[in-house]
Amino acid sequence: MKQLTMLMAATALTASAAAPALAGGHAQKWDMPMAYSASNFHSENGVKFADCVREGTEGAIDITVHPGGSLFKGADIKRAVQTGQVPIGERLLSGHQNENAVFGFDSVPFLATSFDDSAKLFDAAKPALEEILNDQNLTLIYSVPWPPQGLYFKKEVNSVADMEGIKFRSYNNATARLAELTGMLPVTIEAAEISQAFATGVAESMISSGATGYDRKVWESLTHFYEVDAWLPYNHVMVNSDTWGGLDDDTKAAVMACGEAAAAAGLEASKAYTNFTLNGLREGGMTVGRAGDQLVSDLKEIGVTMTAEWLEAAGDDGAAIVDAFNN
Ligand code: PCA
Repeated sequence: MKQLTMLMAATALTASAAAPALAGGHAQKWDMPMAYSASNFHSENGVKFADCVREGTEGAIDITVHPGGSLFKGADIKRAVQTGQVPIGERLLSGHQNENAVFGFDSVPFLATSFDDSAKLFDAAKPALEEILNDQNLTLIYSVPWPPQGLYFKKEVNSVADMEGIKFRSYNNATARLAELTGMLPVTIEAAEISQAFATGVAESMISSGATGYDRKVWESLTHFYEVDAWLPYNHVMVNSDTWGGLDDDTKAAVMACGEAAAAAGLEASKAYTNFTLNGLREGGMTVGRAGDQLVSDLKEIGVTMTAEWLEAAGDDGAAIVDAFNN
């Protein structure tokens, strides 16, 4: 399996290096790694985006989506696109908050807790985000939020004190920090690997959307999902800027138009997937509902600490994002 992945990665490398710089003459074949399961709405949306691009560029760009971390794991996708190992890919940028705190704009607890607010926050962050990405040889094509983040456990939890010592699966800096501040033990695990991590007891808890719990059938190991709407993190589809610079204007416009359509369709799918997947967790046997008052107020206190830490780390950019969001 590992060998297959490496072989595929090597093939992708050759294909993109050999592709002509200009769309027009020959079709470019673009491999697009995505980290989440094929049936997840982000991945299905990615396939529709690929279809749109194929049609919109009259076959000049032919994108093949590789979901589930099959080509590159989530954590490796950004670098793969930056360095041109693949021309395009999707990544949860808050996973790279250690490179630049701005990447974590969407994981500040209780800053934006609804789809509407998260859209406002994204608009506020977009200029700074794009500038940072451009400096890293990346061109942003479209971004789609996950549903609101809630807490998963294998027991009833009514306060932060109840979380003491629990092994907690994290997916970015904010989730790891949340674990520390709640007395839990963070362990970083990709979404593609969480079913196994919960089954073997490597992790016993996480913060995520109903969507990811549903995709990974976590009811096989976990029992409770508490809706806390802590934040709505974004996945971002990015193209290597050298590849992008080699495209003619019509091709760029066609890809961007498909990106706009994908952002809108992805947002609607995320909204629809929210209740659908919470019901799916219930059908799987889990107890699903709002967190109790004590748990919420404990978490809000931790949110205040984490917001201050993020503002400190993100400096002027962070302050400008929060100001623009509040106006
Ligand atoms: N699912 C992803 C990121 C946020 C979400 O809802 C995950 O758990 O890895």
